[in-house]
Amino acid sequence: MSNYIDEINKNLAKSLDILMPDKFPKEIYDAMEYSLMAGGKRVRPQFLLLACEAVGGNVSDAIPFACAVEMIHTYSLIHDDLPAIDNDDFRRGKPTNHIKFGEAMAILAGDALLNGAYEIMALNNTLAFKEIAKAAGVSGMIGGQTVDILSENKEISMETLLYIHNNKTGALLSASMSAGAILGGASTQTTEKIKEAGKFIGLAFQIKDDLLDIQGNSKELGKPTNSDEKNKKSTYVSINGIEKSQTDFEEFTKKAVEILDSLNLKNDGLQKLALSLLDRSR
Ligand code: GRG
Repeated sequence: MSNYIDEINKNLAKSLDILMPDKFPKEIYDAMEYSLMAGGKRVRPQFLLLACEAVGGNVSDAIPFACAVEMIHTYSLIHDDLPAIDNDDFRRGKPTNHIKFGEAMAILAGDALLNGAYEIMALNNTLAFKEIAKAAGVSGMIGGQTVDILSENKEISMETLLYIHNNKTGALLSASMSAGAILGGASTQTTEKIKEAGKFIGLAFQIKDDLLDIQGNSKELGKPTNSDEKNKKSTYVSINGIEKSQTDFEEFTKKAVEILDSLNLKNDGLQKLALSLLDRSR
């Protein structure tokens, strides 16, 4: 992981206070803060800042966007855990938002984080804003989640699975990288290449998530294992088996690194972060 985690955490806490200076209504502030500051890996904001840095941009200009993508990601986790979707009780090592604050407050906290992210992005770069909004919307994360839900209890094709993974997980991750590149002043060509690498990293990230759901340790993961089986979901692993999933996961990461290596970047921070995810245990 990069050195940006502390910077991201510090600014996430600050952005919540900027959005709600009087912390009123307190109940919703508490619910938002609870999940946002619960200690996720901060993968998406790290990729965003590293992409900005790698193209020679000023990282401090990209901090608001790094906070915005983590707020969107956190909202998606809160809603994903709701009884109507995955019905999970643990996340980031703590009771899920609806267990702690009730369903109504969890829905509102997710909505508030999403809207807060848009408020932050609207004050900044329009092109990067569009990139993130599209990835979080129906042509990205929500579209992937929709097909995921429609596919429960069904055998699905590899094509459908790739649609789910690329949109539900890959879209926000790769858009974090392309938005970072845009904020850093990269050319359209470089931004597109970084986005392409991001898609491979997103797919690899989701395959590892599927593997950890079977092989991981729930304490270390901070969430229950075997949730895909519980929710009767087809995954990369259930379709391709553990061995092929492991090989493909490594292969997709390698492809992403090759694409990034082919660019004239200022440093290899993006590659290092992508490679560090190869042996993540959470
Ligand atoms: C709008 C009702 C409604 C629901 C939206 C969009 C959505 C719910 C859910 C999809 C988002 C989702 C849960 C994608 C899974 C991607 C994934 C691998 C999440 C785990 O990410 P990590 O490992 O988690 O980065 P941490 O906790 O480290 O941030």
